[in-house]
Amino acid sequence: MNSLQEIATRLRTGGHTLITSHILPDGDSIGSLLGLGLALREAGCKVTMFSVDGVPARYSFLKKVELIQSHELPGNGYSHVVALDCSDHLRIWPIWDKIKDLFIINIDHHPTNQNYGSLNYVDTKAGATGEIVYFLLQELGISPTIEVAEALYVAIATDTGSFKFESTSARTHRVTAKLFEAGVKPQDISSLVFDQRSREAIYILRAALMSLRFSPDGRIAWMILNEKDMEESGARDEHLEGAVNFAKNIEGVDVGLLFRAKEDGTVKVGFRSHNIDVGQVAHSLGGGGHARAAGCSLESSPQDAVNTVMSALEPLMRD
Ligand SMILES: [Mn+2]
Repeated sequence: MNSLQEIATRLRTGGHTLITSHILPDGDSIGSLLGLGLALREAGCKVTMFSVDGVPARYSFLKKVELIQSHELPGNGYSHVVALDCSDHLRIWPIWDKIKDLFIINIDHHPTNQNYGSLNYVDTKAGATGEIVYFLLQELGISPTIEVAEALYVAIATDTGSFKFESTSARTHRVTAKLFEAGVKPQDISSLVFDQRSREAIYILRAALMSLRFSPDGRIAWMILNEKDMEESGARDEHLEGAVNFAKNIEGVDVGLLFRAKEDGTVKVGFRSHNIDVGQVAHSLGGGGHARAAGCSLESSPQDAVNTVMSALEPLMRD
């Protein structure tokens, strides 16, 4: 693995920096992307911030978030590409062909990271990629402005489940304290990011809860959504964020699953758990993620997908 110092040295060589993150962006992708992008911009660097799937409405309150471009990768002639929070190239597949021959700086915290970059910095102890970005800025001698601090706070607060997941460390809190010193007011951010839900999100959650099923021992709970549910709710993928936790957080449940059957015949599976290493299971089914939060995509009917996942979980549930 490379060091943040090596990455800072490369970024200091200047040129045009492209910063990007994964498809279906979450709070960590948008927060890390915006935090690093704005900081480098304010330091006088030429920066393009790009999120292929845009910015979910939930994060649109972030200042200067409109600087993040989306859909078609603008221009070329990039000196280097910073890929944030992407464990492998499939997480940025829509632009991979255009960037794969460029100098890629891979900064991430997923244990399944494939080290696909020219420089790789993967800190699996970080609660969020945003936590790593804070230390990169320190290495670059940049102190975060309020805009940067708010973006990094969103990255860290969302990816640690409001500082509740086991990835939350003393260091996570020390970084957060620095963001508070830079002016972050959590009460301004929390209700917008965590509490407020759109109608579409509530409607699709209702549909998901209607489909709730349990394994005979009650330790696995799952929900199934199909295209019709999505259409009737007016929901898009971003409205599903967090829905799987409703299955996980039921008394007696260890593993919560959300199966989302898509029109193209694939089923996207979201895994959340309290104790079981679902990252390992998702990985064995061609997906990836963390031990307590993971995902995969299966080409099958929804019911076959449920059976496949149950069989894959079975040996782990026995111990
Ligand atoms: Mn992350």
